[in-house]
Amino acid sequence: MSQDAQPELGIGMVGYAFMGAAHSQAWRNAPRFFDLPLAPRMRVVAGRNAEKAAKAADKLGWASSTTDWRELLTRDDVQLIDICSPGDTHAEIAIAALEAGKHVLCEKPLANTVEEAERMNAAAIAAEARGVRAMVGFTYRRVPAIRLAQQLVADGRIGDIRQVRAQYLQDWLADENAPLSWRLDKEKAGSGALGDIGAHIVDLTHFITGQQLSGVSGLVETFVNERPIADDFAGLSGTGGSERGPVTVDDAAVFFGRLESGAIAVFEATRFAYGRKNAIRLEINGTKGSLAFDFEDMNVLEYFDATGDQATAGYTRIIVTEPDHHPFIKAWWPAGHGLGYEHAFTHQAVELVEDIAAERAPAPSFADGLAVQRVLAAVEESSANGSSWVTIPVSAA
Ligand code: SOE
Repeated sequence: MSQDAQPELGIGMVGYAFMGAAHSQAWRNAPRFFDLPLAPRMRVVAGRNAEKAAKAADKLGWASSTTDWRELLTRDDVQLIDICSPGDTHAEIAIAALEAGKHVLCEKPLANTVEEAERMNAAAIAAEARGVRAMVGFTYRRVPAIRLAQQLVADGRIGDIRQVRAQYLQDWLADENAPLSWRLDKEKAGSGALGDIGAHIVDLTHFITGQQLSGVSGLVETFVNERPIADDFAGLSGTGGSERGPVTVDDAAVFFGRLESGAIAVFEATRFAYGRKNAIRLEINGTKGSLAFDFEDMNVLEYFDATGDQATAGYTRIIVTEPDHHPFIKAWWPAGHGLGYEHAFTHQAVELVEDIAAERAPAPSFADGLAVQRVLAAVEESSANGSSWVTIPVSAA
């Protein structure tokens, strides 16, 4: 079908920094590489600064810009709101958008607090009943090697899960003069490494194992309490000025917990692991084998089969670049060529468009986002109480 004959899905995006750029690339590429049931149209981007928003629209491929996100909700040519702004804005925008009948894609973590996430989930449930969809952007679920891991677990290939080891390691804050950005401000970000990257490994654990965490004990730490104030408050890199401001979030978080089945899991999230850039390392041990993954080698999944001849057994390094591994792969390059960070954002856009067209509830849902939020809050509560055990209500996602 030519794109012109296709029904359209008008998109309005809020925020245009790192995540906004990644989502824009996804909306641009999705219809060029995948056969979509609806044609995404990049209608409008919203940002607080008129000049910067206009520049971003031009650079990223949006037809127009505005300084008022509410304008997006009143436009008839916008059916989906893509929220890429800091966490303190998520609840207000997402709830208003769902109530206005707009589908929502909201960046992770879903919210800054459990209370906000609960309200967002309630709005999503009400919207779902009216055919309006909501999805939270736990993008790494769309990495083909992660999909394969989830499939192998679901197929029973590693048996019953006994242990999970999950780390998210970055180093962009290890230098104590790295500038202050909104991500280091509790009011804006909710938490630090815990919510920004710890949220991903909690969600990946929930996704791959099919089980939620039912309790945790944790410790959060801030190593550098003041940093130079950045000229551009949005960046992950760059230099700050001579004035310093307070860091009000954690720099690192460590915690362990139990999954619903009783399996045990250990987590570490830090932006201080010099030399590790975006290392999402997962290792899952079951009664019949193990799986291992590292995002720094994201086209590879390691699988150990404990059911065969143990004299010759070893981890199999599966290069996840073949069409049989996941239909996503077929849409890109000829087999064997591999994918990168940005592709998962495109897969996310593709699946959301397909879900909207099929009138299906998307995943990860706001309920999945709420489940992660409860874990983050439990880790903070535990840390504040001398790393005491905190039980987490497990919800039907
Ligand atoms: C910064 O730590 C960050 O951009 C996260 O916010 C993203 O979710 C992750 O994909 C990469 O790192």
